[in-house]
Amino acid sequence: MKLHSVVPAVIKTGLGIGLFALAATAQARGATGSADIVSCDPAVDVTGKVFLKERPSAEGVKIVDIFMHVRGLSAGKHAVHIHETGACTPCGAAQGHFDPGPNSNTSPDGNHPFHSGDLVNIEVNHHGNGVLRTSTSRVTLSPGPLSLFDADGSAFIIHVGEDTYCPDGAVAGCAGGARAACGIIVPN
Ligand SMILES: [Cu+2]
Repeated sequence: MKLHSVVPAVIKTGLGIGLFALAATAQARGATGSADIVSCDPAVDVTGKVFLKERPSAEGVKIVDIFMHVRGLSAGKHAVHIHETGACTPCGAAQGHFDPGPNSNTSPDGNHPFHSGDLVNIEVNHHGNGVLRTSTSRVTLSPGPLSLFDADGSAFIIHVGEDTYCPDGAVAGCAGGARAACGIIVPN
């Protein structure tokens, strides 16, 4: 494809070419994604947003940085995981914990916190606001066996309860219990 056939005339300037090159470089550095957080209970108003960005570590390992902010949840800690299916209606449609691979075990309380999609708690303050900044090398945004953008996509689930990380094994509810909010992860 000829470059000049797809670049609008208005950016066929030195600056335009520069911006074009910058965009291409950013794309090569790592994929990005986002999710809009919605409430699992229509009677409760929960809103939020998640931004994801993949970057290579110094050794070339793919790392995904995650920034989540949410409002409307109860004060305290809430479990946050990436679940295996990109669906939120109802929140159960997000299915189990994202855990591809030959030893996959997606049971929320089983093999927890060792799933690929297991993250750390978000802490919500008394105004109902919570912010989480975390990183994981267990998933990718770019194509591959750990990609969140697999055939059926992936979704964040924020649980009603705290993630205890299941120190006593598969105790019911140890991974946070019922689902409070959900967000389908989309590439962008
Ligand atoms: Cu979960």
